[in-house]
Amino acid sequence: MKKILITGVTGQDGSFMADFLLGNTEHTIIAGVRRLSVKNHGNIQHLLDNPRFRLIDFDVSDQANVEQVISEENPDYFINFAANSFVGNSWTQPVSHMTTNCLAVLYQLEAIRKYSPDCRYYNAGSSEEFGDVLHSPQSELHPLRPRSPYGVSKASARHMVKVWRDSYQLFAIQGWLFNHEGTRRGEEFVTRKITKNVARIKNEYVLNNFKPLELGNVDAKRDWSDAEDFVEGVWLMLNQEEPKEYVLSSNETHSIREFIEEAFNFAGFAVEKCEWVGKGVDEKYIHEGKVLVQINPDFYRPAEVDLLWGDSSEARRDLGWKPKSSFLDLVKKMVDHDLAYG
Ligand code: GDR
Repeated sequence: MKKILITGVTGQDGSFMADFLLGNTEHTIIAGVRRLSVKNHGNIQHLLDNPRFRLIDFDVSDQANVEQVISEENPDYFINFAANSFVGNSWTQPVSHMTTNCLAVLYQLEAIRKYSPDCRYYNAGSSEEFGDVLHSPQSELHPLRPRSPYGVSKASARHMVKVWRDSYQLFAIQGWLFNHEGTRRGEEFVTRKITKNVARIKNEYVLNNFKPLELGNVDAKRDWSDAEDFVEGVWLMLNQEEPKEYVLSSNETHSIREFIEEAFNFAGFAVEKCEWVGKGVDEKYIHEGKVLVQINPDFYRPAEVDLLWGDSSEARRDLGWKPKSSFLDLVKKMVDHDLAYG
């Protein structure tokens, strides 16, 4: 029985990882949680009474705290899902992105090097590190060309993980996770924003008094998967013989526009009865004369990553991993959940 320290456990990925490990292994989870004045335990409420799940106070940006926890707990695995993960905010809060996504990784690597050198370490990397892509699809060999402060923070962390791995023979890796979504996704990310608003509009539509969903660039393309498939891939990555980093992705790319169409379609606004009219900021998605979606330039980013499209063939070959859910399975699951629970 091993001890696994997970950070970011109240978020989507950390909580799915805890579910996966408690359901599929005998290991114990130490859940590192930052103390907040208002508890945000929604995603882990169902785990709080589990004897193999233990909460501890953990602040990734406090080096003394990180060193103390690692030296006292001596974990066998450290899975770092704590991050400032909203790309759109990273232009207004660049320092906190560098602190949480990069400097914090340095604290963790140093603490592991000093106190727990046999600990297997995973830091969540991102397709945003590829950024201004040179070619598609993107595999592990694609150069790092970040286009946001968020992308810079993750790319910098990647270099550190590699240097600490090579210099100190640590099992430290940072897999590239393409977009991954689900019913626990934060509501500011585009997929959940869409499915939450589809559910709201479905309920308010009959009253003929609803606000359209407002979005930014609907032509950007992303490679979306189900986050529950990814946590399994991360666990496989952590349990190889040698520390090697892999891309996890669906190997398909879809535009935000397609996500919108499919999400409304699953809620009963048939694609054939809807149409896009207008151009640029005036573009609208209309159903029987009513505007479902309109563009709000406030949601445009100062620099956009237009296209992300992963190539996870190495992970599929070496780890035997592949996603179980398709793009449409994912959209349907999220819409059904938000229609049922609001
Ligand atoms: P992303 O996810 O930036 O890819 O990063 P997000 O869902 O925020 O944006 C995806 C694309 O949608 C466009 N978009 C909008 N985005 C948001 N959030 N809100 C809008 O209203 C909107 N309108 C259009 C964006 O411009 C963008 O092109 C996610 C995060 O989880 C990262 O932490 C992770 O590393 C990467 O995925 C892989």
